[in-house]
Amino acid sequence: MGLTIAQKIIRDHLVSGEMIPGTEIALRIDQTLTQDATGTMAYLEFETMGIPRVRTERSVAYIDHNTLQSGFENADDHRYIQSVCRKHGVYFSRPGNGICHQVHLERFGKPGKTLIGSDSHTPTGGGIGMLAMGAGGLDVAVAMGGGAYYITMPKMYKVELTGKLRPFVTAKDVSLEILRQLSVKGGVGAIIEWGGEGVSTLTVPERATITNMGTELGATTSIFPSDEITREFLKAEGREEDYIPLASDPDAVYDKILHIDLSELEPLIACPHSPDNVVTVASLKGTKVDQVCIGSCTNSSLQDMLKVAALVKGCTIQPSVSLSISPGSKQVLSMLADCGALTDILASGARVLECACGPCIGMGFSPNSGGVSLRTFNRNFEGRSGTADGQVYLCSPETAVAAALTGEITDPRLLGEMPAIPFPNRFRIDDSAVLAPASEEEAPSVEVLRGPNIKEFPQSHPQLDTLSAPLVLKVGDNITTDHIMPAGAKILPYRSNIPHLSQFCFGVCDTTFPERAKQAGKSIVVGGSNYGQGSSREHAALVPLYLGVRAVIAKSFARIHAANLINAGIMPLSFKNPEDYDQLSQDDLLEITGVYAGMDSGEMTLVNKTTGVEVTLCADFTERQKAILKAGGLLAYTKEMGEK
Ligand code: MIC
Ligand code: SF4
Repeated sequence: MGLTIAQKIIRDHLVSGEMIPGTEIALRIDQTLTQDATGTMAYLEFETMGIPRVRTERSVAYIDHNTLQSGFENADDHRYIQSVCRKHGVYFSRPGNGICHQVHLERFGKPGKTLIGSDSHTPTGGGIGMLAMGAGGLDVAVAMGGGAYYITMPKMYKVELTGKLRPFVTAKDVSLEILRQLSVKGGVGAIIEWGGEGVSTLTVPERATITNMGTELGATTSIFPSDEITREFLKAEGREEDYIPLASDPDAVYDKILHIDLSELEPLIACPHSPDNVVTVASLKGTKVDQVCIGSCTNSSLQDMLKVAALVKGCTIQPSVSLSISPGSKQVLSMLADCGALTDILASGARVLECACGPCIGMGFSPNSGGVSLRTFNRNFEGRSGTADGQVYLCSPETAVAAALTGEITDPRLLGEMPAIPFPNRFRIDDSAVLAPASEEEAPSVEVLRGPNIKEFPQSHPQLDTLSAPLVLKVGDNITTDHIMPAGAKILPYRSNIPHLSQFCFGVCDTTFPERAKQAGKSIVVGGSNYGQGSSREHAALVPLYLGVRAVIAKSFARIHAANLINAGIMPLSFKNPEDYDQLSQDDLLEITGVYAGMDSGEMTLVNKTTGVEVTLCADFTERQKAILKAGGLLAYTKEMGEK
């Protein structure tokens, strides 16, 4: 039987397990990346392993999220990351050099390699045929130490592309179309391969937009073939030697095949507050717009920015609109400057922000109260922009420009002719903002600089055979990690200070949660389907752990968050009958006896002590996961293994 692209890469990196969907496999990881909002924790975890130097082919730390240094906290954490990387063999991309996924694609990603990153949009690397996955910080730390990465072998989906995008219809519209078709949980447990004749009409940055937003489908990752277009891109980045061709076999088997005719697509837009809430741009014609933000790891390539510059050239944005533009990397920004496009952008009245995540993670540029903000980003979860009642829509750079120029949601095709944007045959290469680590001889004398914001790691607890605890919080479907552990300029500086962060846990759902959880001592949280979707932040598990949460019971879980809960020693359990969700109410006292036997049989009985009702739960854990939970989390488990 033929293999898909992903299966070929998995086969070449398989450390244990078999390629049977639904079973556990372990993969050798060639490259890792971290960003600063998850990186501090990941390197603290790496340090506890006592391994002197990373064992990957390439590990890179990016500073791109917490770049507003409005106090000592972020600056201290950045110094910590810089020094710990220097000591342990990790390349360090300085603040201002760009967004991790954009820079990694430009400078380090390689077709056929495995990459895990402590950021959920790591699948951006799939745009050049990498098997690139988002993971919790602890999993990245283990991979840096040479350990395998464990996942459930995914199913294989394929999207067959035919035709060619028409002017003003973009890769972002392809992403929105697939979200419209599949929803934010449609990719759970699957790898999405993009194929068909339409692939050859898409550039690498366009492919990367699509694999980036595959994260919003809940997919394990997304991947494109590596072909002549990939070779051209790598050649223009001065690294043609990194190219290898990669394609699926003609008789490869897929669990699902979808079709998109690129020529039939039209400009699309995702409405508040979910990336799958997709309608046509034309259907929202005339909606007044207050703010427009162009950038993020989804749409900040040189190609995107050149289109924006060409469309705003000679025009001025509406007085009622505030426009921000964040180029994805120093390479993009300097090339915009070289060709004069930056001047066109500035002349339009746009505010040019630094090459970083910025507004995407609520680091400034929050909309006005109730403001309508059109963003070329990938997530529009409630409150994520920093303005609780902000109305965030997701769209392409073309649709964003049309709104900035007209002051309302406007089909970009009304802007007239799309100027031709030539793809450069040579990018401006300047890696001076990537600092190499110290040599092995020098490394022992490098001092790791720790600031006072770095606080103790939360204490984990071995799972006992009986769990008796109150249900402190019951939430609905599609709860994101932004609900569980919000980000934004005020909270992000405390990513290495779990006690401080804990005050904001579940703040979007119920501000009384932290206090009530602390009072309960031990507690259980109940959720609906796709619990924990969105980011890879392990803080969404570590903070509940700190507050005493011992189990989360949900209709279903998002992949990375379920792994993070297990790594933190918290049991993710699911309802055997999803309707039983209605049998549990906030403040009920819940009890599970025979936890260990339940882990072995795959089922546990929960007794609602308040109502007397019994509910069956699925406890679908691998042997390794059971051992981690019994030990009280991955760090405790690794320590136990080391002592044996
Ligand atoms: C995000 O887009 O939500 C983030 C911020 O990049 C997160 C990582 C984080 O929370 O630090 C992600 O996507 O994993
Ligand atoms: Fe940064 Fe936004 Fe991309 Fe997350 S989604 S990595 S916050 S740009």
